[in-house]
Amino acid sequence: MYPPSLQPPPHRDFISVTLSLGESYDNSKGWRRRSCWRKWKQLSRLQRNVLLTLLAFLIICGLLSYMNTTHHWKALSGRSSEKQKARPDIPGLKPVNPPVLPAPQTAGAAQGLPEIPPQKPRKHSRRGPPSLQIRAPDKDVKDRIQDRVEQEQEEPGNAHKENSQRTVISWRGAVIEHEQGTESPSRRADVPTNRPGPESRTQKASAPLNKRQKAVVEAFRHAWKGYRKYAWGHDELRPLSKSFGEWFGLGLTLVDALDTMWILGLTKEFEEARKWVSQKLQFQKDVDVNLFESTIRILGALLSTYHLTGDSLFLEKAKDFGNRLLPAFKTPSKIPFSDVNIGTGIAHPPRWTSDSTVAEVTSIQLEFRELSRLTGNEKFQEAVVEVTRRVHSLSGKKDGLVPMFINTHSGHFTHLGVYTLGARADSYYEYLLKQWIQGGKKETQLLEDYVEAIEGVKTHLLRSSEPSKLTFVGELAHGRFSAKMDHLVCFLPGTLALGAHHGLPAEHMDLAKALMETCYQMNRQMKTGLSPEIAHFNMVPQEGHQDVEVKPADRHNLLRPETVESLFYLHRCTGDSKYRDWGWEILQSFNTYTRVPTGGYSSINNVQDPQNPGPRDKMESFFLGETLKYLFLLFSDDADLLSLDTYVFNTEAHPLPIWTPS
Ligand code: DMJ
Repeated sequence: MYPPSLQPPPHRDFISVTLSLGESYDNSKGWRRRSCWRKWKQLSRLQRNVLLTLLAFLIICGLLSYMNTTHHWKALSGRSSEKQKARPDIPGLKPVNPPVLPAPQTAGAAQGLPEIPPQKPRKHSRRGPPSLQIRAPDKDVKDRIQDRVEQEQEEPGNAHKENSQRTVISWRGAVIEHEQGTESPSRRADVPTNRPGPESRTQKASAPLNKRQKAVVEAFRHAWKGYRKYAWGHDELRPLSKSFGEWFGLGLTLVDALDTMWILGLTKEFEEARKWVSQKLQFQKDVDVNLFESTIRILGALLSTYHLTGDSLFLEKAKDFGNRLLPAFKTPSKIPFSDVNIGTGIAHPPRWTSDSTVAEVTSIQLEFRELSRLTGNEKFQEAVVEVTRRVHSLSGKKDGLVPMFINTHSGHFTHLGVYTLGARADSYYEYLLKQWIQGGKKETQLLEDYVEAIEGVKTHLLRSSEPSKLTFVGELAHGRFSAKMDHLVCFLPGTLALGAHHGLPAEHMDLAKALMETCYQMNRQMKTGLSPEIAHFNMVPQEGHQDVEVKPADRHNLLRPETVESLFYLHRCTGDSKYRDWGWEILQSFNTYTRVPTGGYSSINNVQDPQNPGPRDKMESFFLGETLKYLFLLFSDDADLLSLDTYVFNTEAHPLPIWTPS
């Protein structure tokens, strides 16, 4: 036996590489080839096979890894070019095809729109006004975080995919089919035109958002969350039943909110809505629309969004829509019918009368005039100027105050003797002043009618309440004064302030301030801090009575904008911060009593019952189109953001440019 260390090793095949250190170094190719061959020959067959197998294995591995790397690079370069398209805002990531649509305002945007910091995920717990929800705060925070996650994950309108076949009856009785989404997505190839427009781009950049503006943005997002999820592409959100209501079947809320999203800097939301307008909004449908409502909300929104963005998509839609409204003016008197079918071109008055409402036929002028200016086609302007001309020369006014109805056959006022600054007459007065401003203050007849009407208000409709001596605007019916004031009348302080800003007498501003205080009190004296639809003023000093009283039928609040609209003008024109504080209170009341936790805001039944305000399950489009926009502008530190010297807001808060001499 050998000692273990000396025993010969068991026979094993192995590969050895021997370096022949003894041989002189010759680096010639021939020597190396010979030497390798000799070594190869010295190997056993098994060793050679192992080596060959190993070599083959290495080659296969090499090939596989090469193919994999090539694929990975292709995928990577594909993704990065997609990224480039999607993020044109990242420096260094130059898009292959630069987007046609100028992005909504972002920090330092060259367009000169307000400088707003890029959208960051919200810090949900701190930013919004405290304790704004009826529900418990901790749940609120969870909801908001959930909102965000859901919003980022879901396609708009998912909640209603299962209902998409249902037929919806509009409240005006028109049957509207859901859109089936058959239209193929159109390519986004619209190039901003060089027509008169995009004036806002010349504005200087504005200050970053302050805390109150951020609260408005948060409120908008919450409202939009509900609309996006439960009512996408439909007219109005029904936030409690998590469904929607149709009126015209034209995505009214989405369209009405377009320029608000732009102004608030909500890039992502705007882009998604723009895509819907581009791919889904089409007007060739058999549906009756109200001429006034669709003009101020849809035509007005399309025109202002065109001006803000420079995106010709909106002008094309405005043109199409404007053309479809024109048949309404084909009446014996040229005073338009209230309704027109945009598919068939058949216009008609309401079923019960051949009258139209005076405010309705006299508050479409800003939009139609602007459409003519943009298209170079006079027909739109001619139609509405004719209405203004006729109304101007009609008898039946009382010191510039107009009745509420006008007949489409005779062209005369009807129901004479009733005068109000509220429903059915309100925006007649507003548009006298605003047309004068829009046209560069040249059309003196408009100004004269406006000034005369304000004198008429002072003479016939102005009174003072008890005990606080609030100045209010009542109504006159056949010589009898009624101390009743619609919340709608609260547009008036703003309009008066706007007139004073444009050079009308200082007493207009005095009246504006007095009425503003009244409108604020109409909110403040309610237990929810929100105004009723109609207020009655106490004119007799009586113990235990306050200035503002509300009748059971008038206790509702529809999320209307008029008070905050006027606060915006009053703050712009005076710089007095109390108007902002009042607006802030109102926003908090909206958040406390009208906000629906799952998304959206709702009209309420009773502004006097904070325990049970009675949500009505409806979010009007003007809450997004007007109310939140005016609040945002009220809180803005930049007085040049949509300057009153550059823009005039239509009666739905859509800014249109003041014409300057070319
Ligand atoms: C809006 O559609 C407009 O402001 C209109 O002039 C009056 N009614 C609503 C808001 O209250």
